[in-house]
Amino acid sequence: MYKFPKDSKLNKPEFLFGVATASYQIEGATNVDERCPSIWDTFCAKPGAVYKQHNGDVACNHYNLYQQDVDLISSLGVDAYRLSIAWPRIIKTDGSVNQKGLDFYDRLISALEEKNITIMATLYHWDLPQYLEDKGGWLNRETSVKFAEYTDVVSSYFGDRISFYVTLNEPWCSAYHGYRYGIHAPGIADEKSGFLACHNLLLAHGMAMPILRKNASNSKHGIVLNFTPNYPVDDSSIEAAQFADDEHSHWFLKPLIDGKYPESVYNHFLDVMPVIESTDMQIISEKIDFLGVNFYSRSMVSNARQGKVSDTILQKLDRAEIRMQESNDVLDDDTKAEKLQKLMNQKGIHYNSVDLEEVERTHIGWEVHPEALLKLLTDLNQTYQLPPIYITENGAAVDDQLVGGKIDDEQRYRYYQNHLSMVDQAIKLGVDIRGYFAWSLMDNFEWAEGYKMRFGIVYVDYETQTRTLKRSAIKFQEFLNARKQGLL
Ligand code: IFM
Repeated sequence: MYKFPKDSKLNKPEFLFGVATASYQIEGATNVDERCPSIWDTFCAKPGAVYKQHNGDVACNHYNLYQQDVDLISSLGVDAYRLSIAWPRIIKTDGSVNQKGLDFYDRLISALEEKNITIMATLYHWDLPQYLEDKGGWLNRETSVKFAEYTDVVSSYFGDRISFYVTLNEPWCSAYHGYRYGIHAPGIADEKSGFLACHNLLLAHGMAMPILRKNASNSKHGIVLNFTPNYPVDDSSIEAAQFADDEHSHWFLKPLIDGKYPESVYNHFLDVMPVIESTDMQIISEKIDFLGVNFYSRSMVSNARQGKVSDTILQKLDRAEIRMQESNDVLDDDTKAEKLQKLMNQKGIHYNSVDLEEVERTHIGWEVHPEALLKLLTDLNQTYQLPPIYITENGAAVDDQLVGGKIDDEQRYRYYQNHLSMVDQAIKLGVDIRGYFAWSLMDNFEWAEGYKMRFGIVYVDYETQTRTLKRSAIKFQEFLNARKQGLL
């Protein structure tokens, strides 16, 4: 089982342990009960957008198997479950409320309540209704207003039955992957659009906060951000790494906490900055009760004058900017790198992402570097006046093999043990961390990677929809049972 020092807060029942999922990644049933299409249904249908053109039509069929999945969650012994609510199930194309959508979440929430499982619900985990995208999606300020209205519907219906409301999951991904790099839905690759989407997403969050407070006054309300801290490859790249952090982390956190965008990035991208209305920053910086931190890996950067362009960046450009410039031409990596360098020079980009060799990586190619989680948490704690933190996602993609009915996901087990130990250390260094959610409860639709990447602690056989606990899940079970019995 997972083990921590005797005096660790993680051993105490007050520290919340949970598992996390998201609607489009597990629910399936995209065509039932008057659910509207989402931008992900549209994106998945685009040739070449998603691995093998997989989609969320069936996924883990959780919409129908939710009772069995709640039993599974309960059998793990966790305290909490982080789910997301699908906007396209709740608000119909004509703006009216879809009672059938609310009923589904009512059934799910009731099943969780019966098992005494604390609920953290995300209102937006990337599945924007397509009818809103047709009017500009997150490039249209009106979408933020629509989000506030949808928040009102959900939170007035469920109120305090949901203990933690999360407005947005990873606005970085929605804005940058969706509208700047074009590798996620809706597939727009444009710098200006990326920053505009970002601003409207943060506005949507800010507009939703007072509504949540009014409708669920005993619940906690916050937002979830993803962090991939940037490390310099050498001394000449320290400034580059700082700029990359400003662009990717502080660009989201600083407005939320301090009511300002980082100046370095604002000035650098001046010609593509969105119009910021006079009260916007005040709306965005509405006080939050908690910050959700998603962490998977770190990123290495060099100053833009040197270094080999990383495979990750090449993949991004493959699908986005270069692909668009070169239409259907197939380019080899060196040509792509050369073109990318040219593109970066044109834009005056400060840094390159670099892949280190001979480091441990997960199946998706992300470096395993638990110490970066500790550094991130202590750095954030020093830089900002933060509310309590929940680690809302952390986990590893592994090329799991079902052998003799068992999955020995040694790498994932080790990943959890080492990252949880960093959480323990961060708490000891004064960071107020109140809980931890493993990503993910079960294997699911990994966005542009389709079903190729498995992040679950529970294995899903997509043919039969059978769930099997992996070794990493059994270790959670053992640890949480021992904790419940006061044996730690
Ligand atoms: O699967 C995703 C999740 O939806 C958002 N955070 C990162 C996970 C792994 O890529």
